[in-house]
Amino acid sequence: MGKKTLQVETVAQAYLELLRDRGIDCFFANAGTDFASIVDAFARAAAEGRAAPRPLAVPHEFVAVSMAHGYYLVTGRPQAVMVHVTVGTANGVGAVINASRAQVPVLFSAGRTPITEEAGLPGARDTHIHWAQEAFDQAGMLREYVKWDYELRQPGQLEAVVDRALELAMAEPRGPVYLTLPREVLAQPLGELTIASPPRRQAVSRRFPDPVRIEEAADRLARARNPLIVTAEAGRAPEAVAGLVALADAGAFPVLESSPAHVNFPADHPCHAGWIFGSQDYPAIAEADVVLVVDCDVPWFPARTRPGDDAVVIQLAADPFYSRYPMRSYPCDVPLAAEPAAALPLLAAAVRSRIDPASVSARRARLADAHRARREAWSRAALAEATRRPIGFQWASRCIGEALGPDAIVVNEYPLDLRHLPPFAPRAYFGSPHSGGLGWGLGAALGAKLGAPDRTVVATVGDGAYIFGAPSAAHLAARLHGLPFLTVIFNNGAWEAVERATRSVHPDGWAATTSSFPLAGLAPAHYEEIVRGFGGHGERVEDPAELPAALGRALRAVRDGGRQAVLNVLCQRQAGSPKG
Ligand SMILES: Cc1ncc(C[n+]2csc(CCOP(=O)(O)OP(=O)(O)O)c2C)c(N)n1
Ligand SMILES: [Mg+2]
Repeated sequence: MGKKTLQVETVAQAYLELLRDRGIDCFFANAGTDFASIVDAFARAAAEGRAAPRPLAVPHEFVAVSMAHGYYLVTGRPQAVMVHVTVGTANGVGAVINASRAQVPVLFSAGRTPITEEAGLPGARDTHIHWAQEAFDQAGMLREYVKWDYELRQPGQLEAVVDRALELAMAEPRGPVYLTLPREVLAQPLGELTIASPPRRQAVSRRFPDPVRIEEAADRLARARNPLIVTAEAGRAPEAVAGLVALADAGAFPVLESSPAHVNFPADHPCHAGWIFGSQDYPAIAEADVVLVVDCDVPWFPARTRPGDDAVVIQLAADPFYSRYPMRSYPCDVPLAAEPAAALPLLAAAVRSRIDPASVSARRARLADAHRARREAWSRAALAEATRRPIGFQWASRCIGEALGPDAIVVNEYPLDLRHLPPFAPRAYFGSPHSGGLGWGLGAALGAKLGAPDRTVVATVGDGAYIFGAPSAAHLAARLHGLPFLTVIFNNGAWEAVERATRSVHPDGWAATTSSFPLAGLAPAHYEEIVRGFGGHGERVEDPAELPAALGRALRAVRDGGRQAVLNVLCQRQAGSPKG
């Protein structure tokens, strides 16, 4: 087996070389006094051309973790983030919750307050914060959302600890891990370190389903009168999209997307049955007699609509039980504990060998008609908003769809209405993590741009989500690291989701009857001016007829001018728009 000896002076130098050896491209950092040896190690790497991940300063931790998230989404490769001890960790936890629920691997790390109080070891305590920042259990604040946490205690353990972190982050279902790095350990002198290279800790091993359950699921689906597939994240492995198409084709099964976080199924396929977003209802659920739930944590809202008691529910995912969700009680008559990319082609073949071809073509024809009719109705609804002010969300979405080129990657922190967009290729669209930790969009878009520099990256966000995304930190990071991207703000001057929730719980309550929603309103703001402070192109758009031209200018600024851009679109959801 291969070995490599690293010639290093400190543990921090060895850490960076080891990360690079393990395929980590980027080191997203928000530094503090705990970074002394890391900063020094990066300086040596730059001066001597030694192997190290690319250091990227990111001036807010939430943005840094979201960048690692976005980078993974477009590349499939986990990255490292390091923040400042307890306080930096606290700022990053919201984004770690997002990565956790989205099953996105991130090596999240933080310095640990120096341990020693007396002179002696390099890195010992020497400033006021080194006492007050210490915690009894630094990882305690995020343990629930990481798959593993550990403190690097010994230099000799470095390779074992890094490999353990990465193998667990990448094992299915994937997710973030957390490593704390005490200052004295990072500063410790080291002459050389011999490591296994390539590493002997391969974690990627596709999980195939139980063949008996595949037969059972195929029997059920082949006999169904009203089958339905519901998915949110089947496309997290892009090759699963072809598997889902094969299955839908095999049985003419309609595929419904519930708050998709990935491209799961081509929207122009006759079996695409539409979308449900946020708290939208899908009454046809009640008519289904067999439902296949593919990588979908919340396929319907039982308090509103649900399949009938006799309907058979098949659940397919690497972890179809969502073991880390405290409560989730969807029926599961046939579990398929497997990765959809592995299971779907098998299921498609098993269905094909059972189903009556005549019934498939009849159903496919019906689905195709319904698909066409839906598309036409959506198109009419968007066009009906063409002259409306404030600009409608459907019209804004349609204009964005028309402005995007084939090289676009869209990161949607929930306002974009997919009904009005052309179909996306796998890995060209990403929706909010279902944990809903707002602010994800800006950082994820930056990470996507970093991972796919030749693509045009567009973030679509609400005005609330824009502010949660720490826009000054995001725009500064974009400038610092040369990451031009376009942000389109759907600015309705409100946290409409909060208003809507109030109406839903208290339809005849005080807030609804007096049209007053304390705590849900935002002030009018010139968000387009923020990006200008960072050398970007900013425009405010109020006229629906102006939107296409404004999008064109902003995209040219990004593509041709290499500048980041923000369009502040003053808009309002018109009737018929799905609500977040
Ligand atoms: C970190 C965080 N804080 C608070 C919330 C609760 N929340 C959910 S949606 C929402 C409002 C979002 O506003 P905006 O992005 O403008 O979208 P709108 O509802 O207006 O369409 C809030 C505050 C959250 N999801 N995440
Ligand atoms: Mg809003």
